[in-house]
Amino acid sequence: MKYQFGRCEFEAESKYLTLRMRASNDVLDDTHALRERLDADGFLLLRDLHDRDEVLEARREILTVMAEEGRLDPDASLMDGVAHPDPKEVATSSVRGREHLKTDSLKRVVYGRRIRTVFERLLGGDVMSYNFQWLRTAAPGAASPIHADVVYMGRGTHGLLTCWTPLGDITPDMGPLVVCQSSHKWRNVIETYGRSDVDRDRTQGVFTNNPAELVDTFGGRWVTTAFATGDVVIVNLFNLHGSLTNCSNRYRISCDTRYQRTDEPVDDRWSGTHPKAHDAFWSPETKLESVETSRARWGI
Ligand SMILES: O=C(O)CCC(=O)C(=O)O
Ligand SMILES: [Fe+2]
Repeated sequence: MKYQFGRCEFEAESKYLTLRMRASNDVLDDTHALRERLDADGFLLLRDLHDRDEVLEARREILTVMAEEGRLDPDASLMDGVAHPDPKEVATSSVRGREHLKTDSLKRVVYGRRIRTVFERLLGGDVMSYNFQWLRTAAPGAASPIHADVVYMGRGTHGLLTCWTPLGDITPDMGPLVVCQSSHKWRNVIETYGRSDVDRDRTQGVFTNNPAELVDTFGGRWVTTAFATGDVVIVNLFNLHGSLTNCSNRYRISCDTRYQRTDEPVDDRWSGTHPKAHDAFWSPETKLESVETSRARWGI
C-alpha cells in the first residue's frame, strides 16, 4: 500500500517512509535517557500517556459542534468523525477559525498534570504553555506542509517544545503527523531556513514541497505510525515535519501545544492571555515569498 505525502506517494518500510515510529515508554521514568532520546531523534512518542476517556470526551465535544455545523456525515456514528460526503469547505489542516471548538475538555487534556510533568522533567524546571491551541480538524484531502516550528515561534527560547496530541485513533491513511528523523541536527538547514521568521520575512514557513527531497538530497527518513487515543508526540523546535495526506473519509483531529521553561524568554506573538499570534503571515494583505525564492536566497 502507498501513502500520499504532498506530491509524493511512498511505500511504507521503504527508504522514504516507515510506519514504525519508535515509542519511548521504555525510558519514560528515566529523565536522562528521555532527554537523550529526544536529542538523538528530534521527537519522542509516548504511548498511552493521557487518560483515554478524557481524550475521548474532548473528541466528543469537538465532533458535537462539528455535527451541528453540518460538517459530518449524518448517517455515520458521531465518534467516527466521518466527513459530510458533500463538503462545504476546502479541506485544510489550518488552525485558523477553530476557537469555538476549543472546549474545556480539550484544555484539560493538553494542559493536564500528566503532560506538564513530562515537560517539567524534560526541561528541568517550572514550565509554562502557550495559551493558544493549534487545533486541527483535517478533512479528507488535507495535509500539513513540511516545516520546522521555529519559523513560526522562534523569537523566544529555542528550548521550546511542541506536543502533538491525537484526539482519537489516527491511522496512517488519515494523514497523521510525520517527522523527518534527526533533521533538527542538519546545520545547513538550521542556519538558513531555521533562522527565518514567517512574520518578519514574509516567507511561507515551508521548507520544501517535495518530501522525497529530504530523503534523496539530505539523507533523512520520514517516520510516522498508527496513533492511538492517549498517545502524544513531543517534537524539537528545529525538527522538520508535516503530515501525510488524509486519504480516508474521516476528519483527522489533533491538537498541538507548546511548552517551555518559565524562566526563559517567550515569543511575544504567543505570550499572555490573548496571544496576538501571527500578524503579517495571517494577514490577507501580505504577499508571501515563494518557497523557491526563499531557498535560493538561503543558498540551500
Ligand atoms: O498536525 C499537523 O498536521 C501538523 C502538526 C504540527 O505541525 C505540529 O504539531 O507542530
Ligand atoms: Fe509544526
